[in-house]
Amino acid sequence: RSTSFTKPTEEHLKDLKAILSTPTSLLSTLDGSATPDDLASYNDDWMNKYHGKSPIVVKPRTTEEVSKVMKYCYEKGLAVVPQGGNTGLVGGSNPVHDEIILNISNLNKIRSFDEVSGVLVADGGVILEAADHALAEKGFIFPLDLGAKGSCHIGGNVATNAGGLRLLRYGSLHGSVLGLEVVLPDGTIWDGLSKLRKDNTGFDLKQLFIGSEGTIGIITGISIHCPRRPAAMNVAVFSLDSYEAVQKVFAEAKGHLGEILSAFEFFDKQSYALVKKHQEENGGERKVFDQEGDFYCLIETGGSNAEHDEAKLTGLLEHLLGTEMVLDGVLAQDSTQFQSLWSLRELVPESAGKAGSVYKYDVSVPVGKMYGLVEKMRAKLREGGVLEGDGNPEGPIRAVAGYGHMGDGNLHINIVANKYSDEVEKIIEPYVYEIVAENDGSISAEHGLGVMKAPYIGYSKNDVSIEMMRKIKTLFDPKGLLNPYKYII
Ligand code: FAD
Ligand code: 2HG
Ligand code: ZN
Repeated sequence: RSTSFTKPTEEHLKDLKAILSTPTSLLSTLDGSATPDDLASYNDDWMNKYHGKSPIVVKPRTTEEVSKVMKYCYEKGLAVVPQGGNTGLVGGSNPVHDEIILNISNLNKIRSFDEVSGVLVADGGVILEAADHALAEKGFIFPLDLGAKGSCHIGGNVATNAGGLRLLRYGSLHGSVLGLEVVLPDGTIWDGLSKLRKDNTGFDLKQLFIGSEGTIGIITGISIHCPRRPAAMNVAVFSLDSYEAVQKVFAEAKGHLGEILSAFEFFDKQSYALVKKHQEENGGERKVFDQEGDFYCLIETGGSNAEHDEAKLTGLLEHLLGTEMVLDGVLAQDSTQFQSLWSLRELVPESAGKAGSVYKYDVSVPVGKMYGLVEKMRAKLREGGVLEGDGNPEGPIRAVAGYGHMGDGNLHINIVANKYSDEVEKIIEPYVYEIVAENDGSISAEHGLGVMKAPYIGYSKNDVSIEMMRKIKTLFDPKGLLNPYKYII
């Protein structure tokens, strides 16, 4: 624990209570109004890998309240962790020690939506799925989708620059976010909520906050360009016998589907086995493929004409089966099947979590090299004596699953262990980062650095880049109070 930060006390709690409009906006173990168990869902992360010890959770209801809380903490030297839906996977949203948790879930209003421009303005604490539902009613779609949509916040999405399942179609948040409202570490409110598509008047400041992981400001409002919701969406899943075949199908899908291709995801048989086991345990098992494979890919289309799109997707399916590029393929026939085919891919993280303690690696490398990394990782774990064959339910490593956003060159490696241990971690890290760097890749494609990858940033960024980042951090947060011990250390 850095001694430069003030230790939170009951005195601070009293002051914070006076700042907030309602007593329910504050939870604390310091005055006995909450137990450590009450605070566990804020102190612990989604994977149950990172555990903070904060005695205070503050949940302001307005941007002004966020500002007052930040001003107070800044003056007192209290460290603060901004928290959204707490679904982050790199330990960024939880305290490392006793930092105050500033959770923004009470800032959850849609502020405005313009049906002509498609510009949505909303509080940072709006849940992603809620934003998308509101847009669906107007015939629009949020230009980001991910498995944690039911819990993550749009502010958290912007703070992590989340990529997700349809980046292939809608691009990164660096392109779709038009403006932000941010509370800076000293409490200053920056109103940068522009609704303009074009604005070349100086530095594009909002870009600094997209992907800043709560280190330079609290995102309280977002203005984002949302496209029309495709009138027709469809999905097909294929089983294949090799990673080479997955790459060929990716090339064919782009050629056949062109502008209607909206997602191309892949997962290996180990990922599929985890999902099947999880579904079986929950009574939802059913046979999907006549012929299973070593690999699977999911192709989604979204277009404006259902018949035209279906003809294209059926044409692709027939071509792939006819040329034996795939072993088997299933095309969704209705919205229930659409969801259940998507769940084969979306459920991989949750299913891995049910199977054990998961070491997660989220990397970018050229598409052709993606699966080679999974194989290298398995070899390394076997060499280290912790992986038997493809995994042993009774051994230290139960499974090594490779999957991800093929269309974006983004691989996820999930190593399912019987428990988190230094022995296993030392075998994996920094080896995994070394093999990514050898391939000129990124050690974090979309999840960010958090506490997990902060020490390893040098594998993907050179010294000059890191120095520039440090200067930016110091400019906004000279006392280093916002989300300490993370990102750049
Ligand atoms: P949190 O987890 O609360 O916080 C994440 C980081 O952002 C922290 O550093 C926090 O301090 C900061 N932060 C949060 N809110 C704010 C704010 N308002 N202002 C400033 N800083 C803030 N990620 C992907 O990129 N693609 C995926 O496909 C994807 N799928 C996922 C599937 C599952 C099942 C799960 C559990 C996670 C997945 N994630 C994915 C990771 C995670 O959901 C995203 O990183 C998400 O954007 C985090 O949003 P959140 O609101 O939960 O943020
Ligand atoms: C996904 O693509 C998410 O499903 C989560 O980014 C990946 O859990 C993971 O490793
Ligand atoms: Zn992902």
